Amino acid sequence: MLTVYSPDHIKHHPKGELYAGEFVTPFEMPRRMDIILGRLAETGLDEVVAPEDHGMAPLRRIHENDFLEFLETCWDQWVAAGYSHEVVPSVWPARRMQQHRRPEDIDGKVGYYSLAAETAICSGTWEAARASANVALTARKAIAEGCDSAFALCRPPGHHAAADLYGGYCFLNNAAIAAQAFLDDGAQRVAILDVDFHHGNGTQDIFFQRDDVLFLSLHGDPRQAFPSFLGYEDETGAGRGEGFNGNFPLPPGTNYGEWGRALEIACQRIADYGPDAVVISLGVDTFKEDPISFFKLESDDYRRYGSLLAGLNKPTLFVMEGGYAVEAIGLNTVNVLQGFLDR
Ligand code: OKP
Ligand code: ZN
Repeated sequence: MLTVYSPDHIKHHPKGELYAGEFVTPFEMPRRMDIILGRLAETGLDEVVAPEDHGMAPLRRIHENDFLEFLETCWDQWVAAGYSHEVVPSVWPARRMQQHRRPEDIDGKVGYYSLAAETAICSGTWEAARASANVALTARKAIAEGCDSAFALCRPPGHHAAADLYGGYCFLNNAAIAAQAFLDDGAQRVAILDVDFHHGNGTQDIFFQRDDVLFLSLHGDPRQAFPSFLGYEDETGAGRGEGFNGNFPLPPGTNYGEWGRALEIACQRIADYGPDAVVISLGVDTFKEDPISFFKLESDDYRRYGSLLAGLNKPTLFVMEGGYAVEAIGLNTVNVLQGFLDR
């Protein structure tokens, strides 16, 4: 399986993440990529290529222009305001405030465009986010040109990013951008299956009213886990999108037995939908040792579900999302790909 990867991810290297009331070294760290690349090499899955630049047009298909401009200029505006540390939001349009006012100062703008405070922006964040989207688009194109599957080794991740929101370590929604590119290239229907521990709120929101993308997500119940305010079972889509969104919130301690049953239901729904391509938002923070999550998957389970995904028998694009048990992230991620290739 072809892997697409860009070393430009390193340009996003915030020093701090607001966690439990203090700034800690971010869980979403550059080293995650080194461990995955190492495991790809060890297993002979070492066909790794750099992305092509796909320009701004495919990003504009998913994200608002003003949001893209904000991401591009945020750091400079922050510095121009006299700030020298990383960009961290501190104010939001909460209930009964004016949701649609556009503040002019950078603190107001950061609050307007963010959904959480853990994700700091540094000088190279925009370049890294763009490279990450190009990774997804290049892997997508490899499938359009005849590959059965491809692995977009994206960093930063994307599934929490909405049309005009960043947060949860995400800036551009790589999976959504790739799914839209499949459609713009002639596909009639695309399914996105999000197996990251966290609900893919951004992807859901982007496609909620559409029937040309089926979005399914298995995740920690939002009653108990980030992103806390979306990912409930009753979110089934709206308008012509009614019935084309499916959430599988699962409780603390969920192991492969329970998780795998939800996955089988999701796979059946995808088979019934009959998509031209499948995009997997691949997070391995479902692992039992993940430091910020509460599922109990073991390393062998990743191989098992990789083969299950192969059973769909569709062109499949894997897009990297989360996974923070860094020493195990290579084994677990590549196990999915190996299980997929072994059938
Ligand atoms: C990004 B991805 C837990 C705080 C959670 C943010 C998690 C972002 C996950 N107490 N902080 O979906 O892996
Ligand atoms: Zn996650």
